[in-house]
Amino acid sequence: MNSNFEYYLSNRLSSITDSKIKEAIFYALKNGKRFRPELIFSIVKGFYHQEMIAYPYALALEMIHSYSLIHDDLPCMDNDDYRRGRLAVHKQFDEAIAILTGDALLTNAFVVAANAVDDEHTKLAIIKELSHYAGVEGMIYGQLLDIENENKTDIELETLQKINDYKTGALFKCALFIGMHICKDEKNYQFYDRLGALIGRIFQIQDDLFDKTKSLAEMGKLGNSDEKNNKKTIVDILGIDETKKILKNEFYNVYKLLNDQAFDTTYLRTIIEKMENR
Ligand code: GRG
Repeated sequence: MNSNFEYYLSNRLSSITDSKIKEAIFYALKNGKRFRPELIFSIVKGFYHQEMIAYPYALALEMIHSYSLIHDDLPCMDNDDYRRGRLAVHKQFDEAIAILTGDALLTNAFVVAANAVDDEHTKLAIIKELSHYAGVEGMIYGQLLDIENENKTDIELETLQKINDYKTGALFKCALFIGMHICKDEKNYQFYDRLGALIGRIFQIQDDLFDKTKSLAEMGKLGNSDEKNNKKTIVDILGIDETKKILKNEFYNVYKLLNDQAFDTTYLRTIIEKMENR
């Protein structure tokens, strides 16, 4: 756990007026692995900046990610009772509170980002990334495709990949582009774009594998969620062994990509290794 960032998070959000929504915001944010913030920090540190310059943007992204999980767990979406090792927000509180808490996290993420002490150009570029990748051409589009493809028994791998690139990949790309803007490394756009796509795929493949193989205690949520929702995943199409081979190959592609970079990728490598060992 990154205690400095956790301290920033709770300090920054403690100024919200006391209410049930504030309570649910703190409840929802607890226990996240913070992979997206850590990706931002790993780029920033690779350029030898202090990671704390990225805290407002990292928090904004984590708030958007957390909102998406709250709404994804709702009965009208994936209908999952557990998240981050505890009852999902709509179970701990109720559905109305869960919807409002998601809305509040999404909206206030932009307040947090907009109040970052940074040059206006960088701040605007990052706010554009956040709104683009969270929006209807990013994660929301992925969620829509996901819903539209429920119950399809003959779904193809390319379609699954497209859903995952939007649903899961969007916020990973966003994390990397935030790092890119903070470090003024826009000339290297292709690298962040490719890395974000690879990490998104890796994450989704792992999630699909875990859904079939891990327990509530290990995952923090119930398994077999995909089967319950009649969702086919890469594991259903290729089987566990073949899926693991693809996962291994995607990790190889990531490490290869990191080899050719001009900045210090040690920190990024550490995060990727953490993903590999989870
Ligand atoms: C409801 C608008 C809306 C979008 C939902 C992200 C998403 C879109 C749905 C989540 C479905 C899901 C479980 C996808 C697998 C990959 C993923 C995003 C896993 C959760 O991320 P972690 O493992 O979670 O980083 P923590 O809790 O550690 O932050």
